Formats: sequence, C-alpha cells, structure tokens
Amino acid sequence: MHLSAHSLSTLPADIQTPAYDRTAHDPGVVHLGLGAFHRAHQAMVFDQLLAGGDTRWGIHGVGMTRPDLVNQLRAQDGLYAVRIADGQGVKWQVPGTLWRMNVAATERDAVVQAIAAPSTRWVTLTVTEKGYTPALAQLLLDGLRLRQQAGLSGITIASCDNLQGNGHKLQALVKAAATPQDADVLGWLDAHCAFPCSMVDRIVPAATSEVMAAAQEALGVQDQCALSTEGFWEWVIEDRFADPLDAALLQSAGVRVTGDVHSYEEAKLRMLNGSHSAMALMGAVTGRPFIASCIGEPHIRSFVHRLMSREVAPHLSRSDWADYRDALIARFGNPYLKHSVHQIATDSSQKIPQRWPPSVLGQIAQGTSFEHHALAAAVFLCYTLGVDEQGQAYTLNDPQTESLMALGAAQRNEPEACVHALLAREDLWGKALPSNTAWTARVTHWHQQILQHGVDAAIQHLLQQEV
Ligand code: CS2
Repeated sequence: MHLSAHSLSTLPADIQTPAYDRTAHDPGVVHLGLGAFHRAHQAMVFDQLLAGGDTRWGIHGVGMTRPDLVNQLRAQDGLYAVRIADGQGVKWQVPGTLWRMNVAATERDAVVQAIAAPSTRWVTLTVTEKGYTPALAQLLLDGLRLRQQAGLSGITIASCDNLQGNGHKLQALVKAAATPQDADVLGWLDAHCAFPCSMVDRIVPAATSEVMAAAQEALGVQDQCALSTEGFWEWVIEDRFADPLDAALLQSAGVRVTGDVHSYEEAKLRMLNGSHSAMALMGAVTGRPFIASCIGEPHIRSFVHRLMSREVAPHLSRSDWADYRDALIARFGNPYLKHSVHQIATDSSQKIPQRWPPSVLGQIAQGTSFEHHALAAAVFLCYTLGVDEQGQAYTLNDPQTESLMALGAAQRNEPEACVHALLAREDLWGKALPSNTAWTARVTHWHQQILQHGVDAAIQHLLQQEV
C-alpha cells in the first residue's frame, strides 16, 4: 500500500496528518518550482493555516520542467511525509496542503489558468537562481493579464529564491516582458499586485532512497515523495501584500513580517549559503560526501567559523550575527540531513555571485583580509577538474559546466593563467573584483598551495596564519 488520501487513516497515531477537508475548496496559492524545499517549508506553514480553519491556503503546485515528481505526487493525492529531525528529536508529519499539480513545460495553459483562477490570492516561487528567465516572466504575465481582463482581484507574488532583493528582481523581470499592448496590465499590476521580498530558510536535502525507506518504516505505507528536514525554519517577508490582512495571518503561523527583509537576506546569503558553497566545493574536491562530514572535521569547522566571523559579519546589518553563526554551525552538523555536497555545488556559477563577492568587496574597502574567500575561490577552480583528490570522477551540474571545465582543464600546467581566466569573469564576481590585483594574487597563492599539498593542508596552513 502507498500513501494516499485513502491510506491516510491507517498511519500510526503519532504522525500529524491533515484533519481538514482537502477537496471542498479551490487552492488559494499557486507555487512555481515544486521541489523539496517548498514542500518542507512554505507548504508546512500553509498547512498550519489550513489546520487553523482558514481554507484559502491550499496549493496548486507547479513543477517547472520534469514530470516525475508531479506524477508521483499525483499518485499519492498530493500527500507526502516529512521527517523533522535534529538534536531535539525525530518526528514525522504529513502536510495536506498540495491540492493540485501541473508541469509548466508540458501543461502551460493549466498553469496560466491557475494564476488567473478567482480563488488564487498568492503566487510563490522557488525556481532557483537560474530560473529567472523571460519565459518565467511571460508565464506570470499571461496569467496576470487574464486576471486583469476578468476584473479579478490583484495578488501577492512572492519570490522565495536565494537572491538579494528577490521581489524587486521578479517585478522588474515581469515588467520587462511586457509589450506596449500590456499598458493596462502593467497599470493594474502596479495598483493591485505586490511583489514582497522574502528570505526563506530551512535545510531540505533532495529526497533519497534512504529517507524513503525510513518513511516506509515510520508510516507503514510506501511514500515515493518523502522528505527529510530539520526542526528549524524561518520565513521573513516584506510587509507588502495585495491583501494587507495577510500580514497578521502569516505572523500567527510564525512568519516574520517586517519592513527590513534586507538585513535577514544578506546575512543568510553570505553566512549560511556562502559557507554552504565553500564547504560543498571543499567536500566535492576532498571526497567528503555530506555537509555534516565537512563541518565534522575540526579544520573545516574552524575555517567556516572564521570565514563568517572575520570576513562576512563585519559587513552585515544584522547585529545578532554571532548567535546566528553558532546556530548555523550546529545546523550544518545535523547528522540526519545527509545533505550532499554535490547537490549544493550544483549551479555554483549562479550561486557564488550572491554569496561571496559582497563580503570580499567589503573587506577590500576596509583594507582587511579576504583569505578565506580567496581559498574558497581557489577550491572552486579545482572543482572544475571534475575529479576529486582520491581520483574519483564526478559530474558538474551547472549551466556553465562547459565554459568552467574548459577554463579549468589546464590548471595543473598553467595554474596562473587559469586563475586569471576564472577571476576575469564578471558573471561570477561582478564588475569590481576582476580588476583587483590583490584578490587575484591571493587566489593564485591558495590555488598553488592546493595543487601542491591538497585542500586540507591548505586550510590547515590558513588556520595557522594570523590574518
Ligand atoms: C543551499 C541551499 O543548495 C544550496 O545552494 O545552500 O539550498 C540551503 O540549504 C537553503 O538555502 C537553506 O535555507
């Protein structure tokens, strides 16, 4: 037997399941980017609101390209189990929020109609850094145009990707897709829709067969879509909604609604995600499979602690950064998560620009050291070799795979030229860093150290240095 509306009543009594009616109402939220993250984060916040009796938070989930997950979820009536596990304990929960599903690539019209449905009040997005394309903007615009033409209410469109100022970016993208014929839609959009910026945080590794087996054990039925996550979750959203009453509602479910998302966004991107990328690349190159295996090594732990304290924190507006750092290091060590370094290293070319350069530039402006970021950048170059220090080959999964591998291929023979070629790329480092000779010199130094002695020895060397 597998998890479904039918088998829900057979689950052990200690598993929290939806007690609300999942069929009586139309979804109020269209979510674009139906991956693991959304299902273990926002879907669970909306689950709370539904459990509290507010029927407007059912989700119409949209997978952007691949049909497999959507098909599996359809076979389970949109149900899946989430294991929430950390030092505080282990529990399983089945959120009931996912009411309808489609795949944008093959069922585009259904998605446009969902955005234009009278019941829709929100569109949320986790389409990843590389998902902010004109095609996405066109999809949204087509749905919004139908709403405007039908005289429907405006909606809240919330980008939840790891991008600084994500709401502004999305709004600008949608507006850029408009043609002169869209003047009415744009006027309506400005008057009635809202694009709040938001910061979302919860570590949710991609589903694995191990978690699926654990789900079978805990649930007594098969669950192809089971996920594993930590207890911690945070959602900080700008107080800018099509329906202003949503602010208090979200707050009642534990969401932080504020005028100042920026300080949370920058701290999260540079502390959490910045450390994640550094560890992921180190893990990939040294052959350590998980974030927990990296942070479990004292030298990598010290490296991450110092990276955050010395090079990231001085440029943050969030003042409680020391507590935030310590909490992050504890979260990285969560043994239940088995968060694959190769998963996080995926799309590094799209992630690094938000995660590292702002801290490096901050240090340069203050005349202080950026050694930890320089070492991380050197590890990134080594990563493009596609083979770890044990001689095991791995695959790069990145829209820039080809150019990165071409650029890094000669690094053993012409190390300096390769460092220069990598650091010259404005798509990775922005406009100011490529011309900074001190930055180039330090990345070159650490790259040489790594080629000669390996990543671990280079880190040890850095830790001995009083920087
Ligand atoms: C990770 C994030 O894969 C990645 O790039 O850094 O998905 C991270 O786990 C989340 O942002 C945590 O909230």
